[in-house]
Amino acid sequence: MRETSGRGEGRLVAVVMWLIPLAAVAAGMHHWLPKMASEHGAGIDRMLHYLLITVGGLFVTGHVVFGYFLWRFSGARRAAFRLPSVRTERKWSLIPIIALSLIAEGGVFVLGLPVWAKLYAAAPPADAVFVEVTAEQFAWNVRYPGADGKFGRTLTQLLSLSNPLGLDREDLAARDDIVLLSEIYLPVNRPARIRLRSKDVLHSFFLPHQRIKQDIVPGMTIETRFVPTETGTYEIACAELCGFGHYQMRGLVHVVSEEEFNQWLSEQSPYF
Ligand SMILES: [Cu+2]
Repeated sequence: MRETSGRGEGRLVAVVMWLIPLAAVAAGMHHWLPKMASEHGAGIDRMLHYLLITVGGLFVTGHVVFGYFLWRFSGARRAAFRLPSVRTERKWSLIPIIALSLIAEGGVFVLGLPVWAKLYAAAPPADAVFVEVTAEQFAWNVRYPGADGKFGRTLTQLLSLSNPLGLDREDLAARDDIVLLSEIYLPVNRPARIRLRSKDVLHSFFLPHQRIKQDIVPGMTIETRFVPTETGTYEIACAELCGFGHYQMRGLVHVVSEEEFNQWLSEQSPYF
């Protein structure tokens, strides 16, 4: 192979190709996740780390090999290669596809499905605290069922600024419902059932510390569950760009002891 003047540039690009995975590995070493504060959270973190390591490994390998070819063959006037048979070409196109699918998708299924089942498939525990969260542009309306344990009827025609959920006073079950704005109280180590609804557009109920992220779809009632394991005050964020005031859609989750929770609950007055 004859050397030409393009060699220096080619090798420079090769070095850049090697620096990219180096920077990616340095960034990957940093622990980006917020403190984990729920029972199933370890499973979510395990899956995220698995994906980071496997897909990151492929990313690094790809760049190292690419850089090697650039380094080795840059400046060559013509790259000589042998045309493989169609069969070989097919084989080497299929192998990476199958391997990647097995590593990435298979891993997500094996590690992720049991966690998913815990959150969505299992029957709700009897001692769970039931809370309803109705999202709207740009707030979270929080409702507790009150002493009767039943959420009262809501009607769209009753919606107003002073009745943001359209609670129906005629329904006995609605009279003791407790309504709060953008604040949730939960007892620590007890399962929480969160029933999610939306009044307008798509929102997403995101509790980064509890590793909960559930889209909310208008017209649907979706339930998500988790067990908070650490007391403290955490942020609720909306993880769906839902309009101009999306950034205002912050709320708070107070995870407190069982006694504090009961005390707090007894101090709340019913909506009507
Ligand atoms: Cu939103």
